[in-house]
Amino acid sequence: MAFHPPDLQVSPGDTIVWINRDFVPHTATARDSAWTSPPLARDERWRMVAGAPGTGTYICAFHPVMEARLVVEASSSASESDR
Ligand SMILES: [Cu+2]
Repeated sequence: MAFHPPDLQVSPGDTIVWINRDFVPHTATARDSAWTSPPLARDERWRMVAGAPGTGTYICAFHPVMEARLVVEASSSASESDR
């Protein structure tokens, strides 16, 4: 009944894979509803490619107490400070 890790940092274009290791179905659903997985049964997995940089939280649609943070970091090679 929790996302691991609770705070995930990726780069744009990275593929994120969620795997349900629990006994009950869960989803990974953006708090702002921008994206969602289908319900994942035990040992099912769902993948998503990280989009534009930004920080958001996501929850399980069935158990909103489950919450985690997803940070898509801006690429260091395209840093705004270089311009
Ligand atoms: Cu759940």
